[in-house]
Amino acid sequence: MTIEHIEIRRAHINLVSPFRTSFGVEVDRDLLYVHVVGSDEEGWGECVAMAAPLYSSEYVDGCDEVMTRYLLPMITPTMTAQEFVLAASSIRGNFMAKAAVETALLDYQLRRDKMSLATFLGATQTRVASGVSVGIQSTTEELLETVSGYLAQGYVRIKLKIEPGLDIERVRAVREAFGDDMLLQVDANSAYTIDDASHLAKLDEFNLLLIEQPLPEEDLIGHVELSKKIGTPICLDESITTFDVARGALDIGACSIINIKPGRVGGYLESKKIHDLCVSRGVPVWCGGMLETGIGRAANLALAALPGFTLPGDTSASSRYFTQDVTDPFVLRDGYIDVPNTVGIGVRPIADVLDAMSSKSTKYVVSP
Ligand code: NPG
Repeated sequence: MTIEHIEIRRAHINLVSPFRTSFGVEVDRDLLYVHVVGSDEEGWGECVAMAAPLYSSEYVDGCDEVMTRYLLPMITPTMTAQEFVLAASSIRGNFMAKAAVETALLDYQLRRDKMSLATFLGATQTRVASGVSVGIQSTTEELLETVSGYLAQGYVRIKLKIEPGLDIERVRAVREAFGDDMLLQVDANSAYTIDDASHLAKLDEFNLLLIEQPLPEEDLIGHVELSKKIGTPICLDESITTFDVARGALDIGACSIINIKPGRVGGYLESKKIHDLCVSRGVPVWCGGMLETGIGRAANLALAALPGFTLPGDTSASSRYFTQDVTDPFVLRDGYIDVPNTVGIGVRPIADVLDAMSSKSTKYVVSP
C-alpha cells in the first residue's frame, strides 16, 4: 500500500459567535486540510493556523506555501509519519504546517494498521472532561450570561480570556456569580509585560487553576520572574513550541503547567514526548484548542485521553463552534466527550458538507 497523492483542501466555516481574545476577533475559520490518498486508504489532517499571524507567527496562507514548496516534496510513497517528522526537521519552525501533514500521515498509516490514534498514543481514558474557552465579552452582564449558558450545558471548567483593563473585575464577577467550587482559569495570550506583575498578583484571591501565557512567547525569563511574584500557577501555551523548550521552561521554573497543542509543537509525536516529560516530572498538562473542526478535534481528543492530561482541556463540543461541523458532531455528555476509538483519528469529513465549504483543492502527485 503506497501513497499516491496528497490533496490540500482549502475551505471556510463561520463560527456560531465571534470569539474575542487579547489579539483579535475570530468570526470564522479559514481552513486548510491535508488529505493523504493511497492505493486503498486515506488520511486527514487539519492545520490549526489562523488567517492572520496574530496568535503566533504562522498563518494559513503561509502554511499552504510551506507545505507546497517544502514539506510535500519530501514525502515518498512509503514514508511514515515518523520518517516525515525526521525529514521535516531540516525546515525551521512552521510547526502548524508540519503538524497537519504529520497528522494526515499518521491517520493514513494507522487506518492501514487498523489501530486508533488513541491506542497508538497510549490513551487510558475513553472519554475526556471538557472545558470551554470564553472569549472577551462586551460587558460583564454578557460574560455572566455566556458562562451561565456553558455551565448549563455541562462544561466542567471555564477559561476566561483576559486583557489589560478587562481582567480582575471580570474574574471577580464570575467568581461571585458562580461560586468558589467552579474550575476557573484565565488566558492572557501574551497581553501583559513583567511590569504588570503586581497587577496580575490581584488574581491570587480568586483561586484560579492557572493563568495561561501572561507574557510574550519569547519571554521565558519574564515568566520565571513573574512566577516569584504571583501565587496563581503559570501555564505556558504560545511559548512551548518544542520538547526542548518545554524541558527548558520546566528546568528554569517558567511554568508549572503546560497546555499541549499538537499544532503548535509540530504534531502528535512531539506532543506525546512533551506529555511523557511532564508525567515524569509530575507536571499537569491539558489539551488546548484552536477552534478546530471535527478532523482536528478528533485527534486532540485522542491525545487528551493520555494519563497525564489531568486538567480539563479546550476540547469542547462541535456545537460550541459551528452550526454544522465538517464531520459527525462531537457531543458533550455529562461534561465529557467520547474519544474516537475506531481506526486512525476515527472520523472523516462528510463529503457533501466539505464540498459545500471548500474554496480550492490542489493535488500533489507523490513520486518515488
Ligand atoms: O476551544 O478551540 C477552542 C478555543 C480555545 O481559547 C482557545 N484558543 O489562545 O488558546 C488560545 C485560543 C485561540 C483561539 C488561539 C483562536 C488562536 C486562535
